[in-house]
Amino acid sequence: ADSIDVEELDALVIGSGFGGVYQLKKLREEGYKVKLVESGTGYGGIWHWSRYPGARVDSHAPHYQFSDPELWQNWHWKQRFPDHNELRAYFEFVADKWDLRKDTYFDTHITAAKWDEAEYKWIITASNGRIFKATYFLPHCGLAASRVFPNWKGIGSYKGMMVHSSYWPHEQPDLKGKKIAVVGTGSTGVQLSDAVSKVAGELVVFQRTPAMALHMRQVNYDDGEEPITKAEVEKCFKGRADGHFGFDFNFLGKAVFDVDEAERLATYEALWKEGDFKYWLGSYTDTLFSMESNHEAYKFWREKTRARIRDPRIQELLAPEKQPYPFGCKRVPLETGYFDMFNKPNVDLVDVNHTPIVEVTEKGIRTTEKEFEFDIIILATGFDAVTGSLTSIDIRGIGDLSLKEKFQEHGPTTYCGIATAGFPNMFFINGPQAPNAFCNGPTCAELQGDWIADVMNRLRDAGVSSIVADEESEKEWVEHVESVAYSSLLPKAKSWYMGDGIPGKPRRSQMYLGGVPNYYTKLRSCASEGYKGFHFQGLKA
Ligand code: NA7
Repeated sequence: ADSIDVEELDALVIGSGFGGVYQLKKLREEGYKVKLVESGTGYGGIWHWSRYPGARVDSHAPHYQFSDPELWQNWHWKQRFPDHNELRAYFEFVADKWDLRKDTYFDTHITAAKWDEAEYKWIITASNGRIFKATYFLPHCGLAASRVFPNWKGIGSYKGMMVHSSYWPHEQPDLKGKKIAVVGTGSTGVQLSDAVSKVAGELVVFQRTPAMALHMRQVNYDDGEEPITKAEVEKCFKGRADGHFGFDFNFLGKAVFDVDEAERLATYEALWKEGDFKYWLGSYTDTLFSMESNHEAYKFWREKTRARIRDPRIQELLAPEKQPYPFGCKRVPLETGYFDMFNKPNVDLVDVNHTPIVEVTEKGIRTTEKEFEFDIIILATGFDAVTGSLTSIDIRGIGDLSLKEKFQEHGPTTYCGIATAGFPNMFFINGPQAPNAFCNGPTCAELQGDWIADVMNRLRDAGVSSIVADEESEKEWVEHVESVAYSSLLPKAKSWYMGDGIPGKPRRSQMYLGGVPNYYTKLRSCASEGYKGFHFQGLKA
């Protein structure tokens, strides 16, 4: 209808996490007319939503921040692993420093985007009625914007409070003395249970797969611990793009059986003491590639973990004698008191493989063994990770091609994890088949955000209307991504890394595992060879 206002832009960016925020700033600097839309009511992406008790990032500051000196020189982290409150405060600070608010629409959920082939523009619609017409459509929606809910029988009949970790109320509910269930033991379930166990009257954790969690080794800088130094921050920014995972550390460059047992155990011990992801991503190079080597890492982890748990039944459920899946091939959570909390009399663990959940009742959860009564049921059941946030938007490319159907049929197929054939002038940060979950968020937000700005500049300079990935090049990238994934042990575990747990989702590696340096080399050489693998359309007059 004529009465509807259409806002004309050079680019529309979705998502106010690291990717979207960086993209807005970068493109504005380059002189583009750009807006950011976000379905939440504040900045932070995942940190806007994940407000559950214990929610914090598992990447350590100073890595988990933008590299702009104007920001880091003026920001003081209180914790080595900042919690959600501190992270949201950081995003507010960034929004002020970068003056983002004037170009952001909150509470604006994009439902559809359609490529107009005649005009070389995207027509993008939001549920609140806003319509945008933009040359570039940049859905930087993040890995975890599409939540997974169990389909238990009777789920609607429960009379207590039931909440997904990612829809946590802004006003913290009172958990003190309550009977609480936590379902799921991924990174969220581990953080949440640990925090909840400190206040709940009773806590029952429902586990399907044990988490091979590592000790975080939190540091509170405000408690007199030495603060992060300028030198440490500079070292991190200098090194993080060269780190396989976007951190300034790497695998050890040695294989597990290159060294004798004494050396191996001493190394494991040292990595263990360092905390964070060191024992996972800074260990022997073949840990994620050889089952025999992987088992050594598992054994060490198992013994350390069992030593913290008193009840033999719970010990066996949390850290089984027989290795259940390759260590590190499901996201490794970081914890502080997770394993110890099961020693408390008011904390219990239910193995849903042994006693499955039969139904949800008015009062709680009934398993094949018994009915549990709860005041609160917390679903830490995860996300349709990586692709769910994209496929939940009705995105239509050339010839009305649906992104959802394309991904449904072939799995996430992209070129260089940044574009997909059939969808011109659309790029994503931390999208499918990029390093995404295997890259420290801000590192890849900056690498990919700069690359996207460069390609836009190139088209602007050349007077070209659009750019689209070739199907052939896409096929090669997909094959490469798969061959790297299948050279590792990742496909041997069931996890969202492989697209598991979502009915009907094709099983494919959701991410590129070849490391950030290789990925960046690929992006750079694509650009320097005139955007090889893409073709241009529509020369402007
Ligand atoms: P995850 O890692 O997907 O974890 C979800 C957990 O919920 C996991 O333990 C699942 O078991 C479990 N789950 C899912 N559905 C059910 C049902 N129906 N019954 C019992 N248990 C269930 O999500 P998180 O939120 O923890 O973490 C997401 C990412 O955010 C994280 O990896 C970081 O990158 C940040 P499963 O393992 O599938 O057997």
